[in-house]
Amino acid sequence: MACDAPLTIALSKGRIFTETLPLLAHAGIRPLDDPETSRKLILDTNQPQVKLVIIRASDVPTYVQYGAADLGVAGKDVLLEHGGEGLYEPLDLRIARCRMMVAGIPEAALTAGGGRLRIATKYVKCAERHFAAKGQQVEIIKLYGSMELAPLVGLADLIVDLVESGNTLKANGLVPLEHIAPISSRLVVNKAAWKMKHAAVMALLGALREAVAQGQAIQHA
Ligand code: PRT
Ligand code: MG
Repeated sequence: MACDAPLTIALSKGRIFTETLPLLAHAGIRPLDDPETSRKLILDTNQPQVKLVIIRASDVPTYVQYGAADLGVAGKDVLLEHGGEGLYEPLDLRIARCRMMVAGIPEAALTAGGGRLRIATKYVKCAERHFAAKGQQVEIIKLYGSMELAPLVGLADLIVDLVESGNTLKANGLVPLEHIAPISSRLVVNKAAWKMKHAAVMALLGALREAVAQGQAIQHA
């Protein structure tokens, strides 16, 4: 991909960075530093016009919404919570896949006897929407991590969290109870950049779309 306009791409460290790298490589973009070992937050790439900014997963939509990054890669979970304002979401990258689920201890009731069920989660909006759609009034307790602990210590009846292999639930004696949404990472694009840097954005989008399609072909071969 030859790039004329400068492009900044927001990524989070960890699984999203690792799984986005081969897709970027297909677009001819290779970072010159490794965010796991470098302390740099702005990484140059082999393409002088393309930079990567390394930020918290939940901050990616905010950077892209305000145009601090032209594009980004964000989990659908993060996008559902953010609301997607100011962003286009043109491509499912099919990476970092998991499921958003309600989970609890095996005998956990999905309806409270008397009072409201208490739900611990970092996905407050998703949990509210899920239980409202079922006509169930619940009390949401916002946490920032380790949701699996909450039912074990009586902080909540249930949790809403991401489940991949199910090993974290199992290790803590919890079971998945309800499926809320399938999750994968999406390419997000700032709406102004989509217009002003159209050729560069389209070239990158096309290359990433091709990389995703080829990945699928390999998986299904
Ligand atoms: O760590 P930080 O607070 O900065 O942010 P983050 O935890 O959101 O970042 P990161 O890198 O851990 O996750 C980035 C994105 O990866 C998420 O927004 C999801 O879209 C996606 N993803 C895919 C996952 C998982 N799979 C996943 N399994 N994110 C988290 N998990 C956690 C889950 O919360 C649970 O604690 O892994 C545990 C369950 O895994 P299993 O395999 O034991 O079921
Ligand atoms: Mg994490």
